[in-house]
Amino acid sequence: MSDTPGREPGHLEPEPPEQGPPELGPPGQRLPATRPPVVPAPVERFTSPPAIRAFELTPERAAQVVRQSSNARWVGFLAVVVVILFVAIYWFYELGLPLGISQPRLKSEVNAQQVTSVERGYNIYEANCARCHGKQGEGGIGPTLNRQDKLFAHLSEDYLRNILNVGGRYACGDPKSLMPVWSDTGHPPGPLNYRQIDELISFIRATSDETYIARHPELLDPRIDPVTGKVVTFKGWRDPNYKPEPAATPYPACWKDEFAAPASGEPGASGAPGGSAAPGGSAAPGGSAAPGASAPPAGSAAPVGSAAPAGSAATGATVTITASGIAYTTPEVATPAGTPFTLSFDNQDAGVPHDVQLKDASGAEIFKTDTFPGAAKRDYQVPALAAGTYTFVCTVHANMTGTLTAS
Ligand code: HEC
Ligand SMILES: [Cu+2]
Repeated sequence: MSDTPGREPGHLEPEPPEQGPPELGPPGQRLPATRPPVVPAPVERFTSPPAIRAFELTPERAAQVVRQSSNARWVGFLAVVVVILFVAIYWFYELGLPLGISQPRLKSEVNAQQVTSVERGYNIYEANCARCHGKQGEGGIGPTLNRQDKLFAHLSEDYLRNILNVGGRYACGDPKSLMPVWSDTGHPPGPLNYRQIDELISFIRATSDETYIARHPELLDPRIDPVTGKVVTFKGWRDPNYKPEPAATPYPACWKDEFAAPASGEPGASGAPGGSAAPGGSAAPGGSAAPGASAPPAGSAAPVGSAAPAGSAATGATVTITASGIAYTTPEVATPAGTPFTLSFDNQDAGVPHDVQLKDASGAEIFKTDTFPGAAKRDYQVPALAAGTYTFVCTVHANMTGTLTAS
């Protein structure tokens, strides 16, 4: 207690009578040691010159202070102006200039991303899908993709995502569908990852009011047309302003129904009834055999005014066209010119609709069979053809073509 440091030695409380051992020495010598008296350092060593110590303002000094503080105000003012300008410029950069002079940054960013994803999707489509669905989505082995009535609702984002994930059987439940699984999350996994699937969907649903640039698949620099030297561009398929006819039925969930419906709804509307093997002319109603004749399809086989009596139809040539594996296995057929003949269309693709549309050199339709799914065989009476070469196509599969020569 008496040894508390910091106490002035002079103010020591009166010590109780010494009881400790005598070796401790006299009380004045115990810790803390008494400090030597403070000797102030010589003042002169630390003082500044008297001119500085004089603190009354000289006129020069006062003017300097005024100048400095005005400078400081300017600096402050300019700093505030810079900050305000920065905020204002950033504000408009981020949110867009007023009056629509420029778009908000986020929006243009999203647009740019959309554009690149469509442009990437274009390459993915070209590499994977065009061989079956056509370069423009016009269809081939696979159904058409670029039609407005399909793009309007049927080919929705969800539908596309599902079919790419599940494979072609998602469309109509056909387990033997020719279209494989595309997504790498499918079973079995396909070749495309989720980003490529997204880009593909962006491309298929891209609108036709925007022009996109075809880019190199890896380098992403614009492709240049070697002939014109211009950048290759393309447009989306979907017309954003398309509205279906008010009375139109929505596109069927299974694309094959588009072709199946008329055939099953009104059998024999355009061709041989029933589609069962119609032997020669006896079963063919005059209506289809001789379109020129306005006579009612009498039960008897002889159409009024037709050059070919029933007998000759029966004896006329039979042209067999076979479809198998989404192709005509009889791409070149021949028939005598000038006589009606029997077209026997054999669709061997189970569950896949095909038809035969006969066209003349100008591309005008001369005759068309029903569109019906296989496996089935139907016979049709075709009126006499002038000598020449005719093409026939399948309206479902643009890649199915053949030629019919009449001679
Ligand atoms: C081997 C040929 C083939 C390839 C390649 C192919 N498809 Fe298909 N696709 C088909 C066939 C066949 C169908 C019909 C499926 C069915 O009903 O069985 C189909 C159906 C579709 C459908 C449904 C169409 C509808 O009207 O409902 C979409 C969408 C589609 N394919 C997109 C694609 C995309 C995208 C790619 C490229 C990644 C692709 N296909 C590649 C053959 C193919
Ligand atoms: Cu076909």
